[in-house]
This record gives sequence, C-alpha cells and structure tokens, in this order.
Amino acid sequence: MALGTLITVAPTGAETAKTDAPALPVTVDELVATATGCEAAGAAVIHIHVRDAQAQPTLDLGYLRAALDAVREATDLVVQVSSGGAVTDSEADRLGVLDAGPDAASLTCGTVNFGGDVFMNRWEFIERLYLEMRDREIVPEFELFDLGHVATMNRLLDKHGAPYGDHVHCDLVMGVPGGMPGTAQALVACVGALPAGATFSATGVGRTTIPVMLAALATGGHLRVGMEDTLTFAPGEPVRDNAQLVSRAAGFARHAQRPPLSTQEARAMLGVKRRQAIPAQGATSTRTGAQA
Ligand code: KMH
Ligand code: ZN
Repeated sequence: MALGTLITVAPTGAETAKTDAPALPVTVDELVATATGCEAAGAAVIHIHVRDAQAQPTLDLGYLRAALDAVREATDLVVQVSSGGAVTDSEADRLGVLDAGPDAASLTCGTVNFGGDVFMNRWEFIERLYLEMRDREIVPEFELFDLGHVATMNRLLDKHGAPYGDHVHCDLVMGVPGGMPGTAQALVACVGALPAGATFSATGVGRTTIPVMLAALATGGHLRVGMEDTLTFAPGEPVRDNAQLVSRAAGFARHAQRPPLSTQEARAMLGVKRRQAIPAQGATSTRTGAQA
C-alpha cells in the first residue's frame, strides 16, 4: 500500500466553456493562481490544457509554452501537458505538444466514445507518442478509459519496454459517457490488470467523483481531481474553484492515513527528469524543480 497520496489537479480540460463555468482557469494568470492555490492545498502534479485569447481550447505552442513557464515560475508542481487535447485535434498537433518540454504528458491508450464524439487513439499513434516521449525524457501518464486500454498499455510496454523514468503510472478515467463506469467494481478490474510495480490514480467524472476517489484510496491508488472532470461540488452546488476539489481530496487522503505527497516526493515516485534551475524573479536563489 502506498504511504502517501499523489494528488493531480486537472484544472481546465478542453470541453467546458468559460461562459458555462466562470471559475474555469483559461488565461495564464488564472492558471497560475489556480496552480498556486492547488499546490498549497496538496496537489503535486498539474495536468494542463490551454485556451487561446477567445478561451477556446488550443494546442498552439506559444500558448502552451507561456503557460508552462508561468506555472514553473510560480510553483514547484510537476508539469504534465495533455497530449489528448480536444476530440477535434489532429495527431500532428497532439504530438507537437511535446515540443513545449513538459516534465510529463498524458498518453491515452485507446479509442473511446466520448459523449457524442469519438476520442480517437490509433495503435500506431499511441506507439509514436510513447517513443517520442521516451526520446525526449518525458514521463508518460497512461490515460485509461476502459479495461481494454489497460490491455493496450500492457501491449505497449511488452513491445517497447519501460517508459522514461522507469516507472509505470496510469490514470483511470472513469464515468465518461462511452468509457468504463465510475464504480468500485470497474476500478478493481483495471487495477488487477496493471503490471507489477505500476501505480495508478483515478478520476471519476461528474457524480462518480466521490465513489471513485474512495475506491482509489481503498485500493492503494492516487487521486486526480479538477474542473476538467467535475463541475459540481455537491448536488446543486457548482465547484467554487479547483483548490476546493484538491482540498477535499487531500482531506480524504488524510482520513485514509495517506497524506498528500509533496512535489519532491511526486518527482521521485514518477521518475521525473531533473530540470534546469529556474531563477526566482528578482532574486539570486533558485528553485530546482528537480527529482529528489
Ligand atoms: N479532452 C479529451 C478528448 C488527455 O488530456 O490526455 C482528452 C483528454 C485526455 O482530456
Ligand atoms: Zn485532459
């Protein structure tokens, strides 16, 4: 059983409109404020999707680099970019996010119905993303929306060997209309199929948020929360901000006697590459953002 709990925050996503959820962070300033608040509340990893000047989802490298630089400057969070993007994004653009030089990137291991859309992930594309990440020393987080995605991740590891960082960490994304349900039974089925030594977090979309969180903690797993997945804190009560979701997750983790991991502990667990020190603005001291 893991000693602490890795908490990842997914603050924005690509699906929700700012007009529908005014607390959604879509500008760099909003993202930095979110990242700072979530780090203080117990998050160690941030899963980033960016928006353009019209608050529309984009994979544009200019927006992405600006967001990564700002979050790294303001926090010590492990910076994970989404290579999933939006369902409309091309494979080329999704590969292109790796040019932003993140610590980690998501890697979805199969195609899945996604509400009324299809989130397409061909085998050859999955392989390409995986190998590109390893070449660039980027730690993958395997996004698994279904039991078949676990099998595909295992096929990938069998064929190509260990990822950069030499550790397999995945995220069970549950309760997406079209993917596996957000139930303890589905979670246990996936966990039983993970390779030896792998760690996992889980996130339950919408009203499956809390049951999935409890099931993950009960089975030694870690947590992902955020407005990418959850917009309602309780029935009839919109989420105030991402830190509210992280605080709740951190509270559950403490009740489970597995308190939130620090950013340094998260780096050590995930095998994140030691990055260049980032000088603090107007100071001579440095923050390494480095692997312990
Ligand atoms: N926005 C979804 C289509 C990821 O970030 O890697 C894909 C997604 C997964 O959110
Ligand atoms: Zn995402």
